[in-house]
Amino acid sequence: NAGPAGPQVDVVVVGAGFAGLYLLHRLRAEGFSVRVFEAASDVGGTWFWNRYPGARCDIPTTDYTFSFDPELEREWTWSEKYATQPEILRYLQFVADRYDLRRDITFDTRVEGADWDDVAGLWVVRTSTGETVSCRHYVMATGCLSVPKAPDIEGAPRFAGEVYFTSRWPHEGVDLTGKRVAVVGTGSSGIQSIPLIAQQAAQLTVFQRTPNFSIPAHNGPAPADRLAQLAADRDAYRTAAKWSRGGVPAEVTDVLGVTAPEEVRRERFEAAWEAGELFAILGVFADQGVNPASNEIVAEMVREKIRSIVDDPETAEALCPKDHYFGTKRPCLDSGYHATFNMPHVRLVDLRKTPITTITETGIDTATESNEFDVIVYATGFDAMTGALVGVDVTGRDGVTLKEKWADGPSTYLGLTTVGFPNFCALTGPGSPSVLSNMAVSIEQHVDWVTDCLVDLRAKGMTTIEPTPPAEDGWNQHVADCAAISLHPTANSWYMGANVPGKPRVFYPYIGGVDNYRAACDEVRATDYLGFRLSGPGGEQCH
Ligand code: NA7
Repeated sequence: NAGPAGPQVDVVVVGAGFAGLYLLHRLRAEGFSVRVFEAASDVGGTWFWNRYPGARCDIPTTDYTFSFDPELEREWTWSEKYATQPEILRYLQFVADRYDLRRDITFDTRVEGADWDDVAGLWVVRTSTGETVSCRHYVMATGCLSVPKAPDIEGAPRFAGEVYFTSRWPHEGVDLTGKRVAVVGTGSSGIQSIPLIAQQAAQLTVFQRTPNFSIPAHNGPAPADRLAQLAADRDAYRTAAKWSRGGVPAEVTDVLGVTAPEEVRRERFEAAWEAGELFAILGVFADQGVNPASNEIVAEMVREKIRSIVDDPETAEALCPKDHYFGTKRPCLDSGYHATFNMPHVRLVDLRKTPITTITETGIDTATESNEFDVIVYATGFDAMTGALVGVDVTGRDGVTLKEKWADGPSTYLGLTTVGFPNFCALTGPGSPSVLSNMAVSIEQHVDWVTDCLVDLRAKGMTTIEPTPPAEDGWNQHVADCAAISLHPTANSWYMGANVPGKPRVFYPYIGGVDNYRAACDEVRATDYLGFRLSGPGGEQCH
């Protein structure tokens, strides 16, 4: 720690999920002093909060796991192909214990603001408990899907029955047995929870505004072929993941949907359907992400599956996504979702045909009917990617807040840093692959890059780092160019900020791939921080 004029700690980190935990571990190992602030009462991040029935990861456990320590990998065995929320939370608690991380984490404490002091060259961080901590570097590891979207349905506060949000599910005490339950929202959270809620509820009514593409997870033991690859050569497998498109080793095909013979199309689609993996179904054809005709082949094959599962033709048709290209909203992995609608006590209300007019004291009214419920479950999503970042009062140089700077959309260099906010970085921020990738791999890459950067700065006698405007403009252009050649920007998705009224409509994540992204970050470091201005007792550097 520096003297009276220096910061109290080297680094303040916000958030103790996957990213915050690993960052704390690495920074401490490099000899930095660190304070982590976490709003929850324990570690876990998204896996602390999202406790709704059926909550699972949609990346296989062979891949959605820390890889930085082979010992850790040997000590932990996942029980399934897709881990449930309680198991992932136990894992993160295990990690926190194993590396003695909790001693530097302050729980039940929100960071409310952070102000850059340009004269002293440090951040002053304010917390909900009234504490103020100064630090050299301020890192937000606040997650991409951590701020629930405010309920925007007329009359919602009037409902007098039980109300639950999938994103803030109570730790205990929810019993839906024998109750009349409404679920609003059919994204991943709705699609995962609906089959389990149906098992308990006396009646279940699902209010669907937009049907989503979902494929069966085929959950069970971890995939034998992956386990065998890991056993044979763990390092090679992990390296392949790091240099893959999405952070999971996957076949890269050159088969084009538009030119492939029908039997090849069918065979490739069926194999991906049976695999029950996102990157398999997103990679049936090389051109499905860019060519509407190729995309439609996959989309229609998924619709055929839905029609074959759901008995009632009208319900089946309502469940078939037709308003967006396959993959332009994150597809879901489910366990019995579509078949749930064959149960006699489960009903789908298609809000495209009969919109909700209001929520009442006793239920939900649509244009054509009044429904009474004991419970309403909102699975209505998040203010994704930027919600948690601009939700904190982060004030950079010249008194400009991050919210003001990003009023028309996020602007970053490498999806990590932003001009006007020296020594600030956002892990898995907008402009990085994050939500389009296996988060475990992307988080490790970000944490490693940031830690290596701080080690380099220290070695050079530099105390301040900030991107240059041309570097940031160039990165923004690259992020936008990559998005523009894909079909993604055509969808009203949370990738586009389209789910939150008034949110700037731009493509938030970087779609160029985990591999290309890693290469870009590595190159910046290899070229001695190209695109950054560095300063400190060691001098000034900018190129
Ligand atoms: P999502 O994917 O944003 O899904 C939210 C759902 O809620 C979606 O079906 C929305 O319909 C629906 N929604 C939102 N607001 C309303 C209102 N006012 N009325 C009716 N329906 C509404 O969030 P999830 O939590 O399911 O998943 C987020 C990610 O977490 C997921 O992609 C995985 O990566 C993990 P819409 O589509 O906007 O018409």
